[in-house]
Amino acid sequence: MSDFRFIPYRHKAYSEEEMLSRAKEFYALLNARRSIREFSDKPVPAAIIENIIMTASTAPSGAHRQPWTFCAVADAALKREIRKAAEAEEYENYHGRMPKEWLDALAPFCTDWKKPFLETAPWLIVVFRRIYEIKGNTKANNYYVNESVGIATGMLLAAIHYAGLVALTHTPSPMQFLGRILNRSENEKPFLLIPVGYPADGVKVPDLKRKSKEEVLVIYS
Ligand code: IYR
Repeated sequence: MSDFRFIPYRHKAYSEEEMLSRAKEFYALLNARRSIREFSDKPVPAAIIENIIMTASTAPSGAHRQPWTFCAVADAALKREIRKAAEAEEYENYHGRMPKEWLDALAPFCTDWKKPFLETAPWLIVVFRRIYEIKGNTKANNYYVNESVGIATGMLLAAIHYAGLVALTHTPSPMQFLGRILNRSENEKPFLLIPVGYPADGVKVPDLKRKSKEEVLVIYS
């Protein structure tokens, strides 16, 4: 007999018709999500951000280690510091560090080194990967950290959209400055910087098409 306790799983069952309609509804909901680069400065209550982050933290993870920390930053001075550091790195990226092929790939998005959204958005969620845990003076390994944090961040983006907010998955590079500015410990490595809030009035997004079913789905039945 195992010493480990198992509890009943409460499965919520639906008819096949209900499942199809729920699957379509959720697809339509998430298909309407877009990355947004211009934000309103309208504040968002902390309780909404807390619930979104706790949704992300329900993600499956290697050995259930939940190897993530979500820092939610609304403080104006910290946001300014993060913007300054991100822009210093991005300036270098756009002026020589990114090869021409990369710059050409980015052209449709009209991005540049300037990142005003890092101050305008009411919240910056900084996602950290916890590559190990510190238990006393020993290190405990975490497992499948990239996969776990990637899944949690996907759920975070879905929760942001479901709540009625917008976000950008921003990847300033390199981004060690985030650990320094937010005073994180050395087992925490920055993963993504996600401004969250309302879109700026009249915001426009690139006219992108998503890949078709034929391009992304292969059924073996
Ligand atoms: N991190 C840079 C460049 C950038 C890279 C990719 I790939 C994007 O999809 C978008 C931007 C920036 O944020 O401008």
